[in-house]
Amino acid sequence: MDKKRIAGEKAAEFVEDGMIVGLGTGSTAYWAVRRIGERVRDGLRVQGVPTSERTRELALELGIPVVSLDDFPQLDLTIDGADEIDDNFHLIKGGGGALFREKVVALASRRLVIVADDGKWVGKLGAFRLPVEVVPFGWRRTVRAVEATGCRAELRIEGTNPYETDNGNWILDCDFGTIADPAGLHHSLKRITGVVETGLFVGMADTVVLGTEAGVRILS
Ligand code: ABF
Repeated sequence: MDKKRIAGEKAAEFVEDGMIVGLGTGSTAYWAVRRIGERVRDGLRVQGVPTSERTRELALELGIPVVSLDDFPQLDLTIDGADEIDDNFHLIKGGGGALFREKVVALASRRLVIVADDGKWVGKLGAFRLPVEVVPFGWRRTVRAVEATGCRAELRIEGTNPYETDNGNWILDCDFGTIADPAGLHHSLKRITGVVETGLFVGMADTVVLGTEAGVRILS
C-alpha cells in the first residue's frame, strides 16, 4: 500500500472549483498536487500558490495555474506534508527545507490539511530533529544562542556547502529530544536574533489525512 499516495490523493478531493490552494512540498504532498493537476485537466478551475520553487515547477508542469500569495493573500485551503504530527496536531515540518514559505502559506489559508503516512504520527514531537531557518550572517553566534535553549544544532549541508533555502537562508537541524512544550520552544527560538522561523507548526493543522496499511484515515 502506497500510504503517501493514498493520503495525498484523498486530500486532493477537498479541493473545490474556484478555490485558491496552497500547494505543499515533499513526497506526500506531491501526490496531492499531482491529483489536483489531473482534476485541472478534467476541468477543475483552481489557482495554486506553491510553497517552494520545486513545487512551483511541478505545478506548472502539471498545468495548474500558479499565482502569487501577494496577489491572492487569502487562500481557501493548503495541502502540505509533515515530518512529525503529535496528538494535538502540532507538527514538525521543514525536513524538505521549505518551512518558512510553508508556514506563510499555511497562515494565509482558511484550512490546513496535512497529508502523511502513519509513521509520521507520534505521541510527542522530537524524534525528528527540529529544522530552524537562520540568516547566514553571524550564523555561528546564532548556533550558540539556539543551543543555549537546550539542543545540539547542526548546520544542514548539501554536497559540500550549507543547504540554502528558497529565501537564501540556511537550516539548523536541532536535536531537542522529546519536545514537551512546542509552543514555548517555538517562542524561545523566535526571540533569537538570526532565527528566521522554526519548523514547529503549533495549533495550525485543521485536518490530518493519514495513509495506513488499512487505507486512509481522516482526522479533524
Ligand atoms: C514538507 O513535507 C516538509 O515540511 C516536510 O519536511 C515534508 C515531509 O516530506 P515527505 O512528505 O516527503 O515525508 O511539507
